Amino acid sequence: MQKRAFITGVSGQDGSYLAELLLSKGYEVHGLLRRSSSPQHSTWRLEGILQDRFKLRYGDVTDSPSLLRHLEEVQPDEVYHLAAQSDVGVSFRVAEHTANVTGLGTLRMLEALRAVCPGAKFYQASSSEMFGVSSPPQNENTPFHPRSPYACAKAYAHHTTVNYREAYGMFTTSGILFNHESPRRGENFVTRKITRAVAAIQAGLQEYLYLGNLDARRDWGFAGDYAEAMWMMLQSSEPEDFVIGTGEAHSVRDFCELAFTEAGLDWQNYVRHDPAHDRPSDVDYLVADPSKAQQKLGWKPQMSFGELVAEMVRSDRERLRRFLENESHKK
Ligand code: NAP
Ligand code: F7E
Repeated sequence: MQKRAFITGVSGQDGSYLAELLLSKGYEVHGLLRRSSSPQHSTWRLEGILQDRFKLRYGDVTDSPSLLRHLEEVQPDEVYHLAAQSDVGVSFRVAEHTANVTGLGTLRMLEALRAVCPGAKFYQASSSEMFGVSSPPQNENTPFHPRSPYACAKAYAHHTTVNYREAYGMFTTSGILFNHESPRRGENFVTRKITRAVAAIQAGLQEYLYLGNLDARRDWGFAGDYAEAMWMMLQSSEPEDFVIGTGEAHSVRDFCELAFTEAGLDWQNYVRHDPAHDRPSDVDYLVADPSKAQQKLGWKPQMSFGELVAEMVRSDRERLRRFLENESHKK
């Protein structure tokens, strides 16, 4: 029988890859979309999806009645809860909003599930940011030490997900995902900020790239590979939490070096420090120990760090080329 999935955060980077993956597996996919003053802007990542089996539904994770109504109507087999205020730097500026969306949003989803479709399998998008300054490599047993309002909200959501499994016997799982990127990554995250700047600098449209902490090390993988891990987690017979990452760390400086080299440029000529991008408290070193996922799910990342950086640079150069071509036609 055809399976039905419900995805919150479907318009985000991960939501778009996951929707494509589930459609390719024959699912009927329902995505929660929040209202925007420019809908075409918020659905750009979904433009390639032309499928009868894909339906968008207006709602918001701060609005319980909309969640209850959609879940009751859809009666999904699987629920992927990806919606969040996901920008760590911004969370210091909108801490209460972040707690409401990223923390309480999960509680609202779980309560709605418990009320109208308690048998559905639930995926919570937990984050390596919850580990904060805990020693690397981090695995499922590493203690949390959140360093931002975002990480605090994710830790709350994570514990709530575990509690609904223990208290009500629901199939609720958390994927503790390390950073994952792609050409669809939001423009404010450091990887996309760098690859867009490489394209603009190479085209002579930008002089410098201003960044904050270049020493931070992250475990960067490809978002498409991580969508596969989310799906695998919900195919398990028992609900469990998994760390998902590549097991390899690189600094922001390494990312700059590789991305500029990809375009034949020396990063040191273009990257400048701007303290405005430093965070009140940052996370220095995150690298996954993904052995549980490898052993129990058989999950492995497919794209290497070098391929990821090259693909993001290539994509941003191509996007800029198309943009400039369109602009010249308008003249
Ligand atoms: P993203 O690109 O920022 O997408 C976030 C999604 O949440 C967007 O669809 C956004 O809608 C939606 N959203 C925000 N506020 C909402 C609200 N109040 N009601 C309903 N929807 C709302 O994030 P991502 O990179 O795809 O990440 C997906 C999830 O994984 C997030 O929960 C993130 O915190 C978590 N995570 C991400 C990473 C990573 O490295 N990417 C790692 C670990 C965990 P709009 O499009 O309208 O803004
Ligand atoms: O920062 C440093 C910054 O914003 C990475 C989210 O998807 O992954 C992401 O969170 C590092 C930090 O990602 C700039 O200080 C330097 O140390 O790309 P980011 P993040 O904070 O790791 C986790 C797993 C999530 O769950 C989150 O949702 O780069 N950095 N200069 C900068 N970062 C930004 N954004 N901009 C800079 O100019």
